[in-house]
Amino acid sequence: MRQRFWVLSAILLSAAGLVLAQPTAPRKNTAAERVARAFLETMTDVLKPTARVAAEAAWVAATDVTPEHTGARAGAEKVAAALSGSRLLIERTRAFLDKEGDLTEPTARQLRKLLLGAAENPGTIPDVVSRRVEAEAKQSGILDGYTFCLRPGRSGTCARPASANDIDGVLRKSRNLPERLQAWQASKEIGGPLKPGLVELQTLRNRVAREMGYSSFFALQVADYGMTVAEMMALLDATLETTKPLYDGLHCWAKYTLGARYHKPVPRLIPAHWLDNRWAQAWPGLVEGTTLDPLFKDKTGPSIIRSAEDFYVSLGFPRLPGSFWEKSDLYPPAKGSTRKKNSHASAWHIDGETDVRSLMSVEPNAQWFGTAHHELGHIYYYLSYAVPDVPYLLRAGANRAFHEAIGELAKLASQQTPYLKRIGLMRGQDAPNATQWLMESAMESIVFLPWSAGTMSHFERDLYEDALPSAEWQDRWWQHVARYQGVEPPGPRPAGLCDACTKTHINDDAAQYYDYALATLIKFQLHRHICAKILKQDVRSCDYAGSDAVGKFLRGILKVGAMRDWRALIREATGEDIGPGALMEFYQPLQDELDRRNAGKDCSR
Ligand code: X8Z
Ligand code: ZN
Repeated sequence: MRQRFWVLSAILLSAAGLVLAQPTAPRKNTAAERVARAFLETMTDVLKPTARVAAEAAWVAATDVTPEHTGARAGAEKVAAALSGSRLLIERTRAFLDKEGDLTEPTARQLRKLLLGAAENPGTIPDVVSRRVEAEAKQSGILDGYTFCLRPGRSGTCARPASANDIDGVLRKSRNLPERLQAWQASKEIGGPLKPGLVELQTLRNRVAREMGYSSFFALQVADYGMTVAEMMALLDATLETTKPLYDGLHCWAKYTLGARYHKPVPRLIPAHWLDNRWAQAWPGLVEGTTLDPLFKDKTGPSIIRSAEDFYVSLGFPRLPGSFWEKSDLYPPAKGSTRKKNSHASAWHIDGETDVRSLMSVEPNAQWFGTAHHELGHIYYYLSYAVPDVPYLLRAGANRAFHEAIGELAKLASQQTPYLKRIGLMRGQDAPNATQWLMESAMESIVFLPWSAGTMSHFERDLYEDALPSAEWQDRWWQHVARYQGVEPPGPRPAGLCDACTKTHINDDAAQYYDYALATLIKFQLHRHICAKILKQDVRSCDYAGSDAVGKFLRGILKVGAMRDWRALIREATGEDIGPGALMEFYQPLQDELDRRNAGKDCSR
């Protein structure tokens, strides 16, 4: 997702199918309320166009990387930063919030969002803000303009340049360990050029956050959930504790399977280059009979995205606006093109209205099929709350995790066998059996938690809260990877590199990765409600397509944006607080299966 200076976040209405009760707030017509509203209107009129210009400049910089575009992005973002963090805005917003009791909830919520946005760019330290904006733009320029190299040539040249898709392709397909090792190592080289920028950003981000009283940049990002760092870490750690037995079972089965695949002794920790994902964040390709890649052999990039759009349309969402297709950048640059673009999928809300775009490099395979469903989740969220009922400042997810959860939910739904058969992608004989399917699904969702709630969140906590010195980054990163994921590097890691820096979010969505861990929990909570309560189907074989009721339920959540408290919203939508219960129930049959598969094996790590 991509939303920066204007912090957007939400009102509530009730949706048919989902009764999101409006809290019975008294209508306040105090003088304070009237003045605050006038202030918010003025601020919105100022911030909205500057945020749009900044988003447009950032879009150009990410889709056509040149020093000029990076400079233009920094320039536009400085203007937006100066306004969103101006001293006057901070002083007046604080003064209104000191008398919060005189205000209605929507007004107070907008003011709180405004203040959180200002905390990213406090006008009291303009030079630091300006340096931060510059450093952010420069870091993205390095990341987005980078070309991987699969085979070095003579005197510093590259004999085999590669895209991220190329690296992923080798890791997905090759059974040759030296070749895999080369691709994995090539994927880590980018950490060298990115390291100095992260050193600078670590300091600048913390200085910005501390100016407004947050203990660190991590604390500032967590504050968007109304939580402290300790509360967030406790929620993440409790999730890891609950899911650990399943993860340990998958880990043990995976390392035996991989040892056999590569004719190697079974290791204690899994060598990172044995796995298909560059960060071991998901382990596809291991469970027999589950790969969906052959289903996409005759498909095209556009048909993948259309298929994802069709999923949402079948639930009653509108077709994507024409401007989405005209303005998005959805495929890898044409062969021979010298244009460089960001290689990680994202969804953009350029103007807070209907200018929505996605940046992807879609190729016809299962990974991009899933990612297209994910990105359109953001896009339909943007479109759903871009309505007059939702003030501009509350046009955001109920929280950031909700924003991630919607597309993840669509992805989960799109992977269900009945759905794949319905859309003609899978024929009867291609379908994995129920156990294989569940194993493969766990290789995505369960495996993802030690990475997201463990490695990434703990590393970024250490980076900002403890101001971890850069000399310790490599060691700390791999300590977390070993502890949480049970994975090890193929050999000693060069001290001059920064393996953490190779993950895009460390650079350009800093201190937010727990969003995805929480989204995983929310995804299964919403899925259970949809399958069990609305569709009355088995959660593991459940077809949403064509259901108006499911569409209404989802739109009930999306169209309120950030107007409701997220804890109240999830309780009203699913009847429960956030937690791993639904996820554990979904994978419950796997525990016995894993115990059976791992019987007699040494699973220690
Ligand atoms: O970054 C993403 C999305 C864009 S918001 C493609 N995801 C995380 C990742 O790739 O690391 C989706 C799930 C995890
Ligand atoms: Zn996302």
